[in-house]
Amino acid sequence: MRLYNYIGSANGYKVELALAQLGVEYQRVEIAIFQGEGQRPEFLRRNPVGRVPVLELDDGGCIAESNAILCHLASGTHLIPAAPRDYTRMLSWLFFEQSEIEPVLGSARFWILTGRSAERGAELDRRLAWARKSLAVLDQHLAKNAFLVENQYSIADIAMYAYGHLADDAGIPLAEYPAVHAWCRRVEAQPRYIAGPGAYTADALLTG
Ligand SMILES: N[C@@H](CCC(=O)N[C@@H](CS)C(=O)NCC(=O)O)C(=O)O
Repeated sequence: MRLYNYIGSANGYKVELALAQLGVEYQRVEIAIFQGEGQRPEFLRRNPVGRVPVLELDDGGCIAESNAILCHLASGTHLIPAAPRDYTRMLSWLFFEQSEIEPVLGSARFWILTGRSAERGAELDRRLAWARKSLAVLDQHLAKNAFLVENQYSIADIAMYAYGHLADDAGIPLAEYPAVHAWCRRVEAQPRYIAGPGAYTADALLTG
């Protein structure tokens, strides 16, 4: 299988972390999203939205959306809870990540690290305040549970960790969320953990 990804993408990092932890071999194709490679016809055929990550299966079929890719890769493995109720809880956290963490913490971090914060003005503050509320919810949950689905490490933890552990980059000290902070260390202690994402490439940076 083949993974189309961009080095600085935390959505892409989720998938690479899951692939590493599952011991799955794959071919990695770097997409220079800041040079418009995601908008080229050959990439749009794989994901009409023009975004990474995209997983291409051996039969040529493609899966977009990082959390859907995680579900596909982890199907039938220890990274997905077997009990229906736990499975549903895992889905709740995957959706929470996409609605309450990625668009706020992820966007804020991107704007700050790439020189876009001045042009975002009040919108940046709004997203940072929202990210803090989401982290508080996570902190409350993780104060009582070792992992998102109680005591079982799952793809929900992988998805949440991808942006969650980067809060400091967005100016939100994780130390203010001690249970999230401690959970990050538990995720990092899992077998075959790999660090990520990589740094933004120079073409992502707004200069002047
Ligand atoms: N919800 C999607 C978001 C994907 C996404 O926003 N990818 C970014 C990189 S993190 C991208 O490809 N951006 C390029 C663009 O929007 O043109 C997912 O979880 O995979």
